[in-house]
Amino acid sequence: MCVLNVLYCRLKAVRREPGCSPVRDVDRLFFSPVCPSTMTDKVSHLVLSVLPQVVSTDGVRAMMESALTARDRVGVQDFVLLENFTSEAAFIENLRKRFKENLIYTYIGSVLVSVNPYKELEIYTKNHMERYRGVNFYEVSPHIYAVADNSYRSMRSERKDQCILISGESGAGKTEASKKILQYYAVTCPASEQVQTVKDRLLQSNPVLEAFGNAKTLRNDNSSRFGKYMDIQFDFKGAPVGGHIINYLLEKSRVVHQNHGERNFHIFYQLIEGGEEDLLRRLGLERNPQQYQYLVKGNCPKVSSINDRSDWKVVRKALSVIGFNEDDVEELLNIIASVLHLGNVQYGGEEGNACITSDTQIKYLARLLGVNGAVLTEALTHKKIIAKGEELMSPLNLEQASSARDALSKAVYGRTFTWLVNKINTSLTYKDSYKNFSVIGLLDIYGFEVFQHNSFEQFCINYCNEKLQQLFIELTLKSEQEEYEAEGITWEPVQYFNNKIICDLVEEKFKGIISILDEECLRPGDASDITFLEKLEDIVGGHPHFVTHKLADAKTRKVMGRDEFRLQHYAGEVNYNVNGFLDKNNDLLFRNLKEVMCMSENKILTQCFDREELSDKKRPDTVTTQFKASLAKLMEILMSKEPSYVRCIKPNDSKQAGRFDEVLIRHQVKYLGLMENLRVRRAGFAYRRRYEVFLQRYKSLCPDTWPNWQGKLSEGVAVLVKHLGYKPEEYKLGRSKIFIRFPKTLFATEDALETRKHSLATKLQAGWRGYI
Ligand code: AOV
Ligand code: MG
Repeated sequence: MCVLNVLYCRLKAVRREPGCSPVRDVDRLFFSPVCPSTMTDKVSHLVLSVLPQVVSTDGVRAMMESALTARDRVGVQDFVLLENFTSEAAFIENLRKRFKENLIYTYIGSVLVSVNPYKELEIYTKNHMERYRGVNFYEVSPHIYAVADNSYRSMRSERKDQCILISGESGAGKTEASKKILQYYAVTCPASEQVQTVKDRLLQSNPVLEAFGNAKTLRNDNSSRFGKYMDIQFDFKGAPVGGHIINYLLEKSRVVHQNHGERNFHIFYQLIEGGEEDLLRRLGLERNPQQYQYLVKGNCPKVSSINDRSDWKVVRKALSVIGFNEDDVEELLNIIASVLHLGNVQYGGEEGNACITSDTQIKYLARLLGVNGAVLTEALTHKKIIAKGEELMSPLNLEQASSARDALSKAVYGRTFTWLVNKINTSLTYKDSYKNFSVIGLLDIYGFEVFQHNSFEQFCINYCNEKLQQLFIELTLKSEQEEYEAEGITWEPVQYFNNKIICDLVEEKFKGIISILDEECLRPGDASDITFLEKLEDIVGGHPHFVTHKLADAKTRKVMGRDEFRLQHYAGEVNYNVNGFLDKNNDLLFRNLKEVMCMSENKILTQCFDREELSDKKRPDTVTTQFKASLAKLMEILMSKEPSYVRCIKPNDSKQAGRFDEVLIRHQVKYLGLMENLRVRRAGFAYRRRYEVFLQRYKSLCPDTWPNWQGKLSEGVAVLVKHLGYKPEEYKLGRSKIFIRFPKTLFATEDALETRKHSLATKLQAGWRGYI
């Protein structure tokens, strides 16, 4: 690659001479899908005949040879260039070659495919950022910075809001990619002192949200347990002036339970490992995670890739950059500590009625939560019922009391997380009263996941991934092909799997899984997780993507529990255990616990628990219904913007550098629809322009269209391209647009325009001189 770079740099230097643009020619030949086999001849011819002054002939030949050997070794940087582009084996081989050379990025046209290297690569330095700034996609090697820069330039030049959609399964590198993009903007965009503050806050929101919203899972040591959509707002100068984050469904159940080998949210361990002595004393905490019931379930307090102590320092600093004062931090940590104390509240009791066996925790809780200890104790052991207009306190049994306690912990943590996002949003608010800004949105959600045991949380996460895949299909495969159809362009349709059928199975009104679940949640009487399963069997039992133990064939039955249903997702099959589905979907908190929290003196909690909630007679929407609505809104947001895609691939399941697990990768290439994506891209047209736009831009290149074309636009374009020498196979004329197959055709036209401008400028200058 280094030889190629030398060649490029030299050619580039020459390009700067007026009227000379050999680099584009070389680019075209190197990267054009038309002539990979004749590339050697054409490039050598070009270099030898056009640019003898650049390097000596022998030098060029040597460089060409090494460049081609290098290309053999490192594969092509755009899959579109693969000679055997329909072959999945060739696709995987190209990925492998590049991965081996630490080239983790490859394009399919404008879509970036990224393979997680599981090691730090020297490709994210400031120099790298500079290399991608303001440079065309094809002029530099594929990179996440190129995607970031391209969106930025499109936003500025076309004044259209952008979004970058990052997808891939758990551990594939989505969060890392989104951080790289943010860093790119922070470093390369213009900045004043005020803008610098916004940049710092945007960057520092990451460690804070990761501390509270990420955790170690079996798939990823830093797994996002919430979905995040972040708008970065840019003013007319292109400087980032504000931001806004929308968070999606935090996996709250993790606060009270973790599967074996997993951890609770990072912040708990950071506080215990890194918190200063007197802070821990004030919070009544010991420096030992094993002391806390909520931290021992996964039996995994330490993770080799994580340094909780140093992360604590980073988070503390980030909080102050975002604008948290000492009081805010204190109140926030009081809440985190109180969750740990809640987990240690133990119940005992006679005749089945729960009572709290030790009041040490209650003392801390009363102080940290700012509530009355006795009232809290009663709320943790009783349920308030209203009978015949009278309020009665009914004692809870041990199981009920434990789940009431856990419900409180989840509610406190979950609401605090939302508060945190709101607080960050306040600190990122653009102060300009006209609110005149353009936006680049970054979407980083939790990736598709399958564990041995999958529950309600995986169901929600995987549903969210189905929606995102659906959007990708709609925008890249479906709409692309529909546009050809609408424009009357002859086209051999590319077949692809449309996962809409699975989205419908989950979310359709009345007969989708969510609506069946809601119905069971609202049904009084004997509704249970098992009746939910039975209802599913009744209503969606015949669906091709759904099966249960009862409905399965003998082979599938062997690997399914009686309390499970299986969904055949776009990314693979997952068995979901229905245990807990109703409770988690209801997400109820006993009224008296809410009342206690509404009396809290903790300033954060007073914002989290609003008294109005107590007088609200309407039952709140269930978790899945809220989630479905928020995802529908997200899709609307994303559809209103110009999308770019990053498709992340996980190379192996053991989080190891250098291991390319072909089976695992082939599976991802398949379900991400990358082959179909490539086929549409190859058979399709790289550029399309509305007739008026095309004519307006290039009309000066043809005497018949200059200065104005009076006839039909399509005819004007036909005259123009004929004059430019477009060959019939290079373009097609649709109803309202011209479609151009290869980038090189448009590049040539752009070059012609540049040359014309240059010669005009020279003439003008000469004219001036004569005049003076
Ligand atoms: P995810 O966001 O896609 O999973 P992450 O972005 O957290 O995955 O990546 C997982 C881990 O892979 C990171 O913690 C890094 O160790 C490593 N990694 C990813 N990308 C890179 C990179 N470009 N360079 C070096 N290391 C990388 V999840 O949040 O689980 O769906 O819910
Ligand atoms: Mg993530």
